[in-house]
This record gives sequence, structure tokens and C-alpha cells, in this order.
Amino acid sequence: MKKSLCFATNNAHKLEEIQAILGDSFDLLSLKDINCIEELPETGNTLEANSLQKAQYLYDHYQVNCFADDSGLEVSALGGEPGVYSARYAGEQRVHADNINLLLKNLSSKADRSAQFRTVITLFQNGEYHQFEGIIKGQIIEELRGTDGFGYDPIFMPEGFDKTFAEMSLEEKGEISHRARAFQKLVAFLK
Ligand code: ITT
Repeated sequence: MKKSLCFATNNAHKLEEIQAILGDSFDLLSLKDINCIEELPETGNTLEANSLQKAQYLYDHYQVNCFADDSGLEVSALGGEPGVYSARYAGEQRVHADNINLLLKNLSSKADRSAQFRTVITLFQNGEYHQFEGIIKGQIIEELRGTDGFGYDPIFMPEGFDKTFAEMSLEEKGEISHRARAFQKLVAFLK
């Protein structure tokens, strides 16, 4: 029987990516599907804390088995920044282009351009939770390349590839991304 699970996100790109990874083995519900229209709490200082907070909120308020993710770009020369603050790096208005510009500016004098995307997923089901981590290492390039994807994709080149995430198709990115790796662990756990 298909498991029904709610994915705690409002990000249509992510829903699309995850649906591609899960295929039709799970009945994936969006926040809209469960009539959750309020903003989910996300006040932690780590990816672990934030994904747990979102999943627990949904489980407590909507009585659904669910999972939530939180991801960030961790840049070595910036001590792991922007990390948990990736979405609002350049301010609360959360504009991807502004975030990219600020990151490139802060990195302009640094020789080390290594970075990683990291995802933490929290699965909340039947009153228990489990966390899963996915990492993809790479480099921050100096100029934007590509138009697909979202966020920092145009400046992130994954290790072993000669193109950025924004130059990859959804399927290509979906095979190697931080989120894909964390989700593969989630799916293996669920099966
Ligand atoms: P929700 O909280 O609504 O799910 P979000 O945009 O905040 O969506 P995340 O918490 O997963 O998404 O990621 C936080 C930020 O990290 C995101 O806004 C991007 O700036 C960056 N990021 C995460 N995953 C990314 C990816 O695959 N490609 C590019 N940037 C990404």
C-alpha cells in the first residue's frame, strides 16, 4: 500500500525535485493538500533544529506523518556561512540574486572557493523522529552560469563536473544533489 506523507515545504521547485526522486511509490502531500497555509516555525540556529521544528509543528498541529528539510550552502572560507541563513543572507526579503551578489563579494579576496550544500531531513511518524543528512561538495565560481534551478545554483559547480547546478537538468541535479542524497537515505529507511 502506498504511504501517504506530507512534505513540509512551500517551495514548488523542491516539491518537483522530490517527486522526481520518489517516483510513484509514495503519495506525496503538499502543505496545500492538508490545508496548511500558515508559515511554519523556523527559528533554530542549525539545519537540524529547523527541520525538526517544522516537522514537529506539522505532526502536532495536523496529525500527519510528515517530513521537513532544511538546506544551506556552507562556504569553507566564510566559516560555513551562509549555512542556515542561506535564504536570507542578503536580507529578510530573500532575493536569490542579492544573496549571490553578496556571497561573491564576500569571497572576492579568498583563494579557497570550496563549499558544500548540506540538507537535513527530519521524518516525523507515529510520534518518533529520525534525521537524514545529504552533502554535495563543490566550488563557488566567479560568475553566474546557467538559468535552471534556484538559489545559489548558477555559482555552484559540483566536484567532478564542468557545469553548475543551474546548467543541469532537473534529472541530472536530482541524481547528485544534497537533497537527493538525504532523500535517498529517507526512502531507504521508509522501505
Ligand atoms: P522552504 O523553507 O520553503 O522549504 P527554502 O527556499 O527556504 O524553502 P531551503 O530551506 O531548502 O529552501 O534552503 C534554504 C536556502 O538555501 C535556499 O533559499 C537557497 O538559497 C539555498 N539552497 C538550498 N538548496 C539549494 C539548491 O539545491 N540550489 C541552490 N540553492 C539552494
